[in-house]
Amino acid sequence: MLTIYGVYRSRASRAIWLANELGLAFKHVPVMQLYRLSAEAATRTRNTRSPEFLAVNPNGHIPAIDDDGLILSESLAINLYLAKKHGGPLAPADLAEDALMTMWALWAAIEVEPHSIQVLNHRLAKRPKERDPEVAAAAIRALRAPLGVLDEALARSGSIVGGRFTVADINTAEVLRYALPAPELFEAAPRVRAWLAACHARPAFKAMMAAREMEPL
Ligand SMILES: N[C@@H](CCC(=O)N[C@@H](CS)C(=O)NCC(=O)O)C(=O)O
Repeated sequence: MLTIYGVYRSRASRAIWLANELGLAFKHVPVMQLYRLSAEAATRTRNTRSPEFLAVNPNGHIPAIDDDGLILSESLAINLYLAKKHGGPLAPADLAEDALMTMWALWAAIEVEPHSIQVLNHRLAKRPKERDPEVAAAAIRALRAPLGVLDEALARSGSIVGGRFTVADINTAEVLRYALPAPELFEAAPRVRAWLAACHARPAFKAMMAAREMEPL
């Protein structure tokens, strides 16, 4: 049995979207980020510093999974594992596709996410008085080049890997979702904008987002 730890309003969304795409049944344990809880609420809510959760992921971050005893953290690695385990079109068809999907996951984590998270935080997620427009502007500047790279890759082949929708799209789209509060970035990368819209039109993504919306803030 697959267990996914982490509230929908977290990077657990990535694993839940993938599980929905694969039609996987899973147990959901809604571990909450500690920083979202008051000291009092933290005493009664399973969170990223609860001893039971630290036993699963000593890094104290969500998501984590337990798949019949295999415990994994790191959302993008979780998705690569689940796609490969269950096979089908989301998974790499051969070693070359596997290498490309790994490359794009590392690209998303290293080249994009440190900046896209700043766009999210400083344009949307933080309280207005805590937002720093300079931090957002620097992150937007840093994202122009990687978005250009992805735009070119989509121009060449129409998809990220293999000419079809794969786990590479889920991983990349979820990291880029954080940059949506900067629409100017996507105006300059129209293929990325169209590709992301197509990813977000998928029923499995919509089901994840609908459940996320139901989750209390
Ligand atoms: N690189 C990790 C990052 C995980 C991460 O930072 N998760 C956040 C939630 S989206 C978290 O657990 N924050 C709570 C905390 O650090 O206590 C991944 O992709 O899984």
